Amino acid sequence: MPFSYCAGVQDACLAAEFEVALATYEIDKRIIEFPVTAEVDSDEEVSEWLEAFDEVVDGGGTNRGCDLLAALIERARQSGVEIPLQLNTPYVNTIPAEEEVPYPGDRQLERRLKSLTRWNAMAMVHRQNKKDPGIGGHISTYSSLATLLEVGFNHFFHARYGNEPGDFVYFQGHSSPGVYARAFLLGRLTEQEVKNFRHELRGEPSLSSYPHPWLMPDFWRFPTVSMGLGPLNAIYQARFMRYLENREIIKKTPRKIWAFVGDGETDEPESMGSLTLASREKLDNLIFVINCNLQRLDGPVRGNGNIIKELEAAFRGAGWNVIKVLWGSDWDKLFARDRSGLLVKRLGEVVDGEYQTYKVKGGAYIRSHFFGKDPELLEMVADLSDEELHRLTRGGHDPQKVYNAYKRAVEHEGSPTVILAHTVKGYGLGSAEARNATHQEKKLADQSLTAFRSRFSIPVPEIAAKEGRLYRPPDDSPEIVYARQRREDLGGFLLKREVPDLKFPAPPLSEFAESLAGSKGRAVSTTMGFVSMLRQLMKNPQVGKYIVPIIPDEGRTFGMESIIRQVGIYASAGQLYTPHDQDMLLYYREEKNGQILEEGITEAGSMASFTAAGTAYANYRVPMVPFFTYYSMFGFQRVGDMAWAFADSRGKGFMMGGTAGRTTLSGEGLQHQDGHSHILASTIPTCRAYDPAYVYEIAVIVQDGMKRMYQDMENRFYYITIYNEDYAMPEIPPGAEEGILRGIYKYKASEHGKATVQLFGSGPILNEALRAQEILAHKYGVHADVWSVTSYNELRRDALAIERWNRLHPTETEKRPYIETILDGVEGPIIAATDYMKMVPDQLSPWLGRRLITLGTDGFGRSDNREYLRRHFEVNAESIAAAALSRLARDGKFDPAHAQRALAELHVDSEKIDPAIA
Ligand SMILES: Cc1ncc(C[n+]2csc(CCOP(=O)(O)OP(=O)(O)O)c2C)c(N)n1
Ligand SMILES: [Mg+2]
Repeated sequence: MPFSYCAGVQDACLAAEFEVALATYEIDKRIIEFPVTAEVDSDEEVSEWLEAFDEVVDGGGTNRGCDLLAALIERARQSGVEIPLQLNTPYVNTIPAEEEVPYPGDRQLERRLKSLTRWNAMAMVHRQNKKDPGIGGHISTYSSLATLLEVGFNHFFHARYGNEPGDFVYFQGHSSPGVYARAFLLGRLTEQEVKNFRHELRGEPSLSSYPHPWLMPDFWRFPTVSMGLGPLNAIYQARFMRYLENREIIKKTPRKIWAFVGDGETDEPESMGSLTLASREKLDNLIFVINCNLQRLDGPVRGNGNIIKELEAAFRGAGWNVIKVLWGSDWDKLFARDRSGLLVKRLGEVVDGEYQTYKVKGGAYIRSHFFGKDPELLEMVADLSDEELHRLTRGGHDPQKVYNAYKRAVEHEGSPTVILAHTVKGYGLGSAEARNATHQEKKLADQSLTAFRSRFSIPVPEIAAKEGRLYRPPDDSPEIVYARQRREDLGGFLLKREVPDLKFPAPPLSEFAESLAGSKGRAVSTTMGFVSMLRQLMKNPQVGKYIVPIIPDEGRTFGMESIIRQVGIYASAGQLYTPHDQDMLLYYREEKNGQILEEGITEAGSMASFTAAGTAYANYRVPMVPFFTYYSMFGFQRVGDMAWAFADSRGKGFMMGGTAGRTTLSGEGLQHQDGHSHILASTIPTCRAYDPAYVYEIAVIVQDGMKRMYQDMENRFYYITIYNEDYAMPEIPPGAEEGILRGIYKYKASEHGKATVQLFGSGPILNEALRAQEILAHKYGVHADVWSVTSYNELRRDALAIERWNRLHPTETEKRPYIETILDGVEGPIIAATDYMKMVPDQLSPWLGRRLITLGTDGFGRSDNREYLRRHFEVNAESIAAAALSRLARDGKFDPAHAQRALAELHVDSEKIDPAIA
């Protein structure tokens, strides 16, 4: 009997020389392991049991065997017998050869295509580095991935489903040369583009280093090169697809989300952190393919262990369908000879570092070090030459094995699938193959190039091969005709990102009337104001359904209970329990078509949802408008890289930084009080960051944002800080809109005389500036204007752009930045106070010069109330007034001694420690 899954295990259990054998059976999708001691084989009772079991399997089949075992295990558990859980299966392919279907494609033509793609990928990187040393690029990642992608491109990756968008593929970032090379072969990319790989600034069509939709918006959809972001985003993409289907915003299709992930990449917590969401949500539209070449950048992923086993256990434990593709078809005849299970056992005991060494050292080494462990193993391969041993294929390089794994994955229902594909890093690169340094290989030696050319039969003359000349066969060559036909059958080119005309009618500002009217004296927070705005927006008949509120378990912090009741929390299973608060007005309502994404405590996951929603306009052709509302401290500094990738993805939407401000969030202390997210937001080119003081300001920004992003199709997204301090919200002053959007407007002019000092305030600190205006006027006879600065970031961007223009056009009349024009005729020093770091207003220093004095919240937060916090950070009204007097004194406009006395009167302690270092 040839080795088969159960038989091999049983035989292994009986082998006398094993001290401990692992008997493994799959039962109800769970794997259990129980250690069996050597003595058992001589134990008559055990023999009888085994015999009886064999009879059950012989008579009733494996299912019956499973039933019996399951019943036994249940009984054992009831009797207190401990059965350790074991999540690994033997180190062989999950799909036995006898269950495989034949390959449906033309193997020869596909091999040819793959070879040409390999060549062009390698040539592209090689020649670019010859021309421009150090320009970089990677050849070994794609070398290991080629078959895994090729089978997908030829047989699985749909570009559309009828009129609906097709499959989404997250590529390993470093495999981009292979993706480009294939697109070049098929005529999707031109030779000129390929020749400008990594030369993006030559005024010619070019290719970006990695997948970047920002740089190649017609080609790439998903930026993946920052390790870990691809897998995480893919999970939430699959979930968001279900959300859109369940809400009947898109049609249900067989669309799959494919994520190609490096085995080293799985070290990233982001890669593995959300696996259980995928199984909990039964995301059978999600397929991970992990390219297990056993290496990362410096060396082996798990030299002393086994990454595939580790991943198998982790994914299976998380409830995924696991398909291992470890060995190519040429191993099948060896497994057929492996009657005792010895080969399988040997494969399972070798550590990854050793597997890598086998590939580097070659056939003779493999014979002596792997098969040489046992004469029976040596005998098994006696008829194979060393070369044949070396060439024994790893599963991920065998189209037959890969096809069968993909087919199973696509047909699998009820849970996500991970394919663990065993590959060789730098496959086909001759001396670079499997070496530790292969990741950094950019150029091949001439010798390796010509060897590559011969091995893959590339019809390029040797001399041209050494230069890395690209090669594309004529359009009517059989391989190109074949490849194009395959793509046509699958709906066309996959690497195509198109943005439809969305016809999104942004609600006019009049629809925000309630927010613009103020709170009629009632003390409310900007957060409350925002929440009621959101509630209104969701009622809008045209765009309401597109709004996607996203919260990481902070809905109550932001007073969003009413929204939960209004539109429900999305729950793919509906609500399977009676919520304890059902008889209350604002009960915890979960629904299959709920609108809110309540993500639980995961800012990274929420950001991934925000990304899926914020790019849905292009990917699903529906203008979803996400509002991701979170604790501002746990935003950019926690998931900043995801925000960067969001911008790269041309993402749209609103990030709402709640409980904002280092002194406005009272009580919570150092870890919670955000005083720098606006600085971090300013680093992202498409992020428009605003720090509004009043609800009407938010309304103006949100209305304009929706129009710009979804109606005018501008590429931008918003960061808006919202606060939890309650105060009366005024009505919008006439004509304030432009200033609100551009970043500044005069909120309250001096009432008692011409101002000799200007006070800038933002967020709730604007109220401190207003109080300072009163103090200055009434106590010290100093007149001040008060300005609301909604965005220093925007003012700076405007000024930088104007300055650049002036620099580049010295003969033209100089233009003036908005901040300068707005201050025409305005006198005196400027005291800018913010709940953020001084760096935020200081962004305007080049244009305001010595006029500008900033008060901000540099330093670690403290637990106390607002009054004490603002005094500590010197941003309260008294500190603002004192700063104004002090500055006027230095300017010779106020008596210095009086200013010093004023400090004391205002309880501003001149000698206390600087909060920036406290
Ligand atoms: C977040 C992040 N950290 C580090 C890197 C640098 N880096 C690029 S490739 C690589 C190794 C990748 O190994 P693996 O995921 O196994 O992919 P392989 O190339 O082996 O297929 C590293 C560390 C990165 N791109 N992103
Ligand atoms: Mg790797």
